[in-house]
Amino acid sequence: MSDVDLLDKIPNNVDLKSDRKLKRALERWQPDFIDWWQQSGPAEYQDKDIYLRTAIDVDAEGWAQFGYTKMPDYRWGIFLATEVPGRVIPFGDQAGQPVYRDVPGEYRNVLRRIIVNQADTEPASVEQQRRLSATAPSLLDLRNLFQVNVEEGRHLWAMVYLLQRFFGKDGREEADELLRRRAGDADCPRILNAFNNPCPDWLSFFSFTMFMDRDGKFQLAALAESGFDPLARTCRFMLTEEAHHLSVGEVGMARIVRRSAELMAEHPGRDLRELGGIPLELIQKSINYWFSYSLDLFGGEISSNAADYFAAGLKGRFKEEQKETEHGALNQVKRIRVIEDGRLVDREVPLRNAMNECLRDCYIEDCERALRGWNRELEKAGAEVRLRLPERTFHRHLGEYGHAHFNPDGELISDIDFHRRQDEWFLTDADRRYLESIMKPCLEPGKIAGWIAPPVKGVDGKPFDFEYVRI
Ligand code: BYC
Ligand code: FE
Ligand code: FE
Repeated sequence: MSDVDLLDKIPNNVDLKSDRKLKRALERWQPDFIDWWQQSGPAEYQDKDIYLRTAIDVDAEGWAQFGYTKMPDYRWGIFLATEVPGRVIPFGDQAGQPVYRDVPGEYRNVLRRIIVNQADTEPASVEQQRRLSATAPSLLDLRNLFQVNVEEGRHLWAMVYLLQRFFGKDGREEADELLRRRAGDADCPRILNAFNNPCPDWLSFFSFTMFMDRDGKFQLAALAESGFDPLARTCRFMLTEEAHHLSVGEVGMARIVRRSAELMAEHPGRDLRELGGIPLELIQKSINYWFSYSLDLFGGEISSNAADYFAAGLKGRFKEEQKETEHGALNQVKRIRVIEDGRLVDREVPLRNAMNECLRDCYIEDCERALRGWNRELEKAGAEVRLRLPERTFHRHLGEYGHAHFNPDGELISDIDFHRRQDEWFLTDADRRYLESIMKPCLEPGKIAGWIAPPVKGVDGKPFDFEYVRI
């Protein structure tokens, strides 16, 4: 069953050749995907050789192969993690029963919706990042951008496989719709709010891969627990690729911080703008923006949808199967801060209805860990300032806090106050113009732009000055 077929038109380990109907449907979708990639994928370098990693297997060892490829020739494949024999539904009302190998009729709509939501983010991110190839700070960074992009493309393939394999005509229609919506399009936008935001510069790109891809990690991890086994296995393998995206973001931000800290130490008291560096205040503004938008992606704090997903065994908690907790999540509560009479108060909510918040807690903890690392860079360079995450109530667009305004310390403030202080908390037009002015492409092997430190390591054991893209 899990034998890998790399020679098929669509590389896969799902025995595609024995399901002629499915194979035909996917092969019909393939040219539309390539058209989408050409139109809405990276705006440049489509005809250049890029040193890319391609998934070719699902074993922990040797799952990927590195080599030069032109992006439109990338071998996007369908790979599911190996089936665990005897796996049971890990949580919810049917905990302990054998996992679903097919879609239970009563959960068809919700499952389709979860999968479509997940799928939609993958091409959206590629569209959002489309223009960044014009301003890459090094060849290695350019390559990393493309690596992330092609793998988001593969994640779309993974979800489209599930839709076409398990949801018949509806699934095929959804697969077509996924290539029709566009990030930021006024008439036909992407589904989740943050996937319509522009990502115009590399400070935003590293913030995006740090914060938004990290939402991806936690959502995929929750779906990797699913009692719908094909979804669990698909997400398990996607997480293998996701680790690199997260490290591009976390390390990218650390490299910007390191460079800024270096410049501050060499030129005490100077405005980094005069030196071509990125002032910490701009880094903080980018964190404020992308972190708060990423928090929205977990959904409402109190959610009956989330309770239904959990009850049905479709979407679990982070590392649910590994935890020794009670997997029913019944007769338990979680304290959620809500707004009542213009004040924040604690309310006890049945745990199942607070599943979005449980996942958001794990996410915030992971972000805090990364922030500690960036702050160590500042400390080492002798800087006094520190970066921080705003409180979870700040700058939210949905859920309990979406209808009010808060400052980064999490205190309720008036609408007028919030709008008055925009320039203090988010990048201004002038900030953006400045970022644009320093982000000139730097594409000679071994060279790095002045606003970011070089990476400590290259890719696949290659040195930093390797020709990662043959320009
Ligand atoms: N924007 O009960 P609620 C990734 C809707 S990132 C707009 O609060 P629920 C990646 C919701 O649909 C991971 N609408 O939340 C990263 C519902 O609509 P209806 C993506 C939103 O249902 C970087 C209503 O509001 N994967 O992979 O628990 C690069 C009330 O919903 C938003 C997933 O998200 C929003 N942010 O939904 C590349 C996993 N949030 O019923 C890739 C799949 C909620 O009123 N998705 N709504 O019409 C899910 O599991 C869930 O649908 C959500 C939360 C996490 C989105
Ligand atoms: Fe992805
Ligand atoms: Fe990703």
